[in-house]
Amino acid sequence: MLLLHLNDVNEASWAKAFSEALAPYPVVRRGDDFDPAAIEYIFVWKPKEDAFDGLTGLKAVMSLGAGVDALMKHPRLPDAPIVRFVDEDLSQRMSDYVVAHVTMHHRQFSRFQADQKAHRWSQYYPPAASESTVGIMGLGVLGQDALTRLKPLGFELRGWSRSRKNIEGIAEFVGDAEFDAFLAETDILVNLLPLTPETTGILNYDTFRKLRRDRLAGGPVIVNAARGGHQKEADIVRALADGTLGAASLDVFEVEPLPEASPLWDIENCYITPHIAAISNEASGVRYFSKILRDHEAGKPLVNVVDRTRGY
Ligand code: NDP
Ligand code: OXD
Repeated sequence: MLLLHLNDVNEASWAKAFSEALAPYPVVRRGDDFDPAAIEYIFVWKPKEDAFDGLTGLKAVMSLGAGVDALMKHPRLPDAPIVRFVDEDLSQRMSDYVVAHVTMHHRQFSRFQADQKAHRWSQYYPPAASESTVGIMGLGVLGQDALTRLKPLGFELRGWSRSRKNIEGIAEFVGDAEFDAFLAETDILVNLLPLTPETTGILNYDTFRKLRRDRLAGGPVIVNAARGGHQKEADIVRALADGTLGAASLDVFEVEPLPEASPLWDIENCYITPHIAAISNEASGVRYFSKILRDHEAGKPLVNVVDRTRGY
């Protein structure tokens, strides 16, 4: 039996789609009448504290989100394997966000917007894409997809991860020892890391001041589409005020929703979106997790299982 436990999304709609895809395999929701011990799979988003209570026959936890940081902190998370969402549609949407913000900053959107507001005719020619470097933190599913979409646009590309990938045409940097070298020639820093104890607060003032300063006219730029826990917002405010950063695009925040009193709202060269960079699509999500469940019931191994020791 599959149990759905989704908060802040349309659980009824996902449940209907799963029932149709998996029939005759039973699918239930929290309010339904069922024996908790009969639940073999649970599909979760923002699970409540009692989400896993009594689920003694669990074969897998399936995560609606690609990021599992919040799930990993659940106080009563069972031992069952965790399968996270990996999906072409999700990758496409995330890359849409990344490409939009990278190209916007590369073409000096903030500068020309300010000139327009001031009725100022000030000719400035941005560097070509081939003279500008985008550095991606995290070369996983989303980081690698973003690279493949940025590459045809002509940018110099570099990436940072824990292990080497040998991706053609990309300057790769691995581990803490190569972090500073990675930053040193990055003009636009894109964060697509998972949130773990090692990556918490990585977008801080010290990181910002190590970015390349002499290429983008207004200063280097950060784009954070991963998790709010990666960024120190007080440091972003300071860096935007003193010119250490030329601009920032933030889709995620230390506290969500971003509090009304946050100074970030009023900074002109800070581009805020409300955690919408990429959403898990119902049709492809149901297809993906139904296949995983069916394959697993047929004796095949689970895929995209979270490594609990790494935390992602
Ligand atoms: P993956 O697990 O596929 O990739 C993670 C990458 O980060 C890997 O390349 C990994 O290195 C690297 N990494 C992890 N820890 C470190 C570290 N300490 N130092 C250097 N590199 C590290 O994740 P995805 O690409 O699928 O997703 C990334 C994140 O995007 C998610 O965790 C989630 O938080 C966020 N997200 C945000 C959304 C939004 O709407 N804003 C939507 C979906 C996801 P290695 O390859 O060597 O293991
Ligand atoms: C995710 C998200 O992790 O939507 O999938 O943030």
